[in-house]
Amino acid sequence: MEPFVTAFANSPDRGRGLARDMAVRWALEEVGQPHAVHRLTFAELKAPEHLARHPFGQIPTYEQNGLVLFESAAIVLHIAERHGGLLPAEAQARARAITWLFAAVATVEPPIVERSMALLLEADKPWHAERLAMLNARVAARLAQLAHHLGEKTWLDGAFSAADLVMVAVLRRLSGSGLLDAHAPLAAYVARGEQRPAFVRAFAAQQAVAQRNA
Ligand code: GTB
Repeated sequence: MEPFVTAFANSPDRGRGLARDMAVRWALEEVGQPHAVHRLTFAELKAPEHLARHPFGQIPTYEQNGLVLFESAAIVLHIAERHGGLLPAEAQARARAITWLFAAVATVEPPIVERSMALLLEADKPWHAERLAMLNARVAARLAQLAHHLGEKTWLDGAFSAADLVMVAVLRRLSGSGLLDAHAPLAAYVARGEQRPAFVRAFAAQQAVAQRNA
């Protein structure tokens, strides 16, 4: 049975592919796994049927042959472990790739999400400008560390892996912020991810829906 993934019926990003189903759909495209996408309204996210899939009532989820998963990075890892091409075969390189996948969501993403939430929910607060400056500094510090590791490398550790896929998906949330501009190699790294044919296919699929619903 082909897997199905859940996504927003109407993503607030209006087709920019910033919601977390994008990484899952990109991973499925990378490994050539056909899949279905079930689009859910916000009300459906909180309904019992979806809460049975996702305890926090969010997207994305992944379902195949009775296995139901949530957490986008865990889903990407699951896909990478079951298909060739997204994780190195050699044990130590594989462990390093999984480490970077965790680093993307556990170390790089939190300040980026915090900043997005501040922009979305706190823009009217009297302390917003001060807080935003602090969050920008936190994001910039992480980016500098990441850029230092990346150097002039094409990908984080050898060949493109699930870690790069998740890291690029995380960094894309900074598009339009100007924060990536301080690190040309990091901006080029994101662009390389976005140029991969699998990314282009996944992006076009979610954009087609956004445009239909606009
Ligand atoms: N850690 C979880 C994962 O990685 O899967 C987080 C899942 C999550 O945050 N899901 C969000 C969701 O379902 C959508 S992706 N939210 C609804 C809710 O909680 O009720 C976050 C997101 C949403 C919108 C944009 N955007 O419009 O730019 C970007 C990212």
